[in-house]
Amino acid sequence: MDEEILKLLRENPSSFFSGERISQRLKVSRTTVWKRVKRLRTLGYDIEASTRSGYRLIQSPDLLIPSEVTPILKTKWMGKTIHYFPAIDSTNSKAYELALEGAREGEIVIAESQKKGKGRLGRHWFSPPFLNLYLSVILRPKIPPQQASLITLMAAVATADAIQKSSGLLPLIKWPNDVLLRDRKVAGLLNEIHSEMDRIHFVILGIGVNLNMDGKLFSREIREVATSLKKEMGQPISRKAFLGTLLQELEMWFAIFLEEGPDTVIKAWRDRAQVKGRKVTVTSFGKTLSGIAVDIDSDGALILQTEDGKRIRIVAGDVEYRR
Ligand code: BTX
Repeated sequence: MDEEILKLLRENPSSFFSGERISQRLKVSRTTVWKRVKRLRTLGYDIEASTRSGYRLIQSPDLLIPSEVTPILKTKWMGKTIHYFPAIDSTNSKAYELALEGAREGEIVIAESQKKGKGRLGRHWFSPPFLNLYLSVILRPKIPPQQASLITLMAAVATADAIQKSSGLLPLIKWPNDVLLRDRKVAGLLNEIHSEMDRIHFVILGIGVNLNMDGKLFSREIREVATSLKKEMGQPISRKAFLGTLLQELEMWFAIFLEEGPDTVIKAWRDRAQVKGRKVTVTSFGKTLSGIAVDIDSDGALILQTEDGKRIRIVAGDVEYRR
């Protein structure tokens, strides 16, 4: 009902909407309308109330609720259904559950905070409330499971482009899934797939972007390795506008991937990653290897030239840059 009230107030942004008319339109009592308005105020909505004229919306907070996000979305199909949660364990876990129950491609899960935000390999993604973006997108691409890691590369390119468009800053991608500003992690991606041998049922594209988190809010664990757009730009960013830009980029890059094949995505990834020739240490399945990153191959694997001259193909792991 909150969303219905906001929708009515937005219809005529500069004038009052009487409590009587709202209660008639929503088929509830005037007392219920007043209680809901008070609740919306606690969420940060600035709503003027006058006994004679009714209610007027002065300003909306930067929440990611569907009634705030939907009007600004310019996508054709992505994000048309939004599952919104003020707090949740993990948007990826919820999206996975919804996809198993038959949710369609393009449905998204957004939360204002996560209690058990998931990173890769059982790691934790720090997800404080109302500051950042925690997004999961359900995709159902008709591609073989071996190509699933290309979806991660595609999403990293889209996220980097959304960051660049929204901030004017130039992010770099670190294989396979980090997006960095000045060598610090500003976004992370966790894709989870549900498939059989030769067919993907769905992919959950999990994206966390640090938007308005202040330096002092970073947990001790990530203070040295993480950053946010606010920290880098010196000013806050509209979270809903960022979400709109990110969904547009994801929709566009996903279409490019499906229509043109992986080459265009890999080229875009290479341009934004500048991994070629960098000295790296790679941890993969408990082993640590040092060498020079040669490139990524057509399946998105990292090719490493080790110090003894061998070329090794790495499909999963963590990379650290060395000087
Ligand atoms: P990752 O395993 O590459 O990164 C996790 C590591 O990054 C942590 O061990 C920590 O060192 C650091 N870290 C934790 N939180 C943050 C943060 N907020 N900013 C920067 N660094 C951090 C990356 O995993 C994948 C993260 C995906 C998160 C999204 S949020 C929406 C979706 N739902 C969900 O549960 N996960 C994804």
